[in-house]
Amino acid sequence: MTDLTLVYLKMRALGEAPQMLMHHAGLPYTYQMAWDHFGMPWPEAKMQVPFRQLPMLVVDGDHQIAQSGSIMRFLAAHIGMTPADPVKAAQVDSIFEATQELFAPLNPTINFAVGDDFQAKRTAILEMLGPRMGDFDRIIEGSGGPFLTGDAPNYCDFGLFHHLDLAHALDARLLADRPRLSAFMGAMRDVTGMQDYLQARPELIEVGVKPQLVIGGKAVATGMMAD
Ligand SMILES: N[C@@H](CCC(=O)N[C@@H](CS)C(=O)NCC(=O)O)C(=O)O
Repeated sequence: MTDLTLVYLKMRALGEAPQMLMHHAGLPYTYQMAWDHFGMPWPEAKMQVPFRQLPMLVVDGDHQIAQSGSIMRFLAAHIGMTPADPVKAAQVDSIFEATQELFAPLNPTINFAVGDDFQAKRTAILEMLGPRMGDFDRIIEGSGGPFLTGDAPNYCDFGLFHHLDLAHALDARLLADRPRLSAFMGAMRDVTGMQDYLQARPELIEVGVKPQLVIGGKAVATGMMAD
């Protein structure tokens, strides 16, 4: 059994898809905030991480995997999800990479922006999301759905689910006119392990006003420092 520890910060962002995938695959893992993992504040620990940013997956205690995309590809390979055909593998990965492009400015805005800054970013992000959602809609149509590559989820689906789920904090009716993407979200929620994760993860509250995560019953500010 491989020992897996995901190290991240107080935010709902690049740590989501790896956790969804691990829950889906039934892979036990430990989630640690950076300051708990390193035993020091994050700014002091940064140099111990390959690219000074998180998430990082620690495998069997001493192998550090940085970069969220690399973490997802490792997990997919580890659970036998990566297609054996290199062309199919590259196609799945290209879709995953396109989902990764949704990270900024969407994730930082939802986790951190407030007031007028939040409102301005909200407008810009929703405009940007329109054509991007159109791309994923067409991909699902081409695959026959309900997932991006057909009738079973691959790691790219967990990436898309996370970003679209997060974007609902900008507009609860985000997918009202997109039945295929709505069906995709529903199908993802029904995937093995997803409900367990979605119900257990910290709730993100007061987006755009005073973003906080509810961890262990306590609302704490999103961020990179311990409380
Ligand atoms: N390309 C990286 C980006 C990672 C990244 O932007 N991490 C942010 C949090 S989402 C971070 O570590 N921020 C803290 C810092 O830079 O000190 C990845 O995909 O993992």
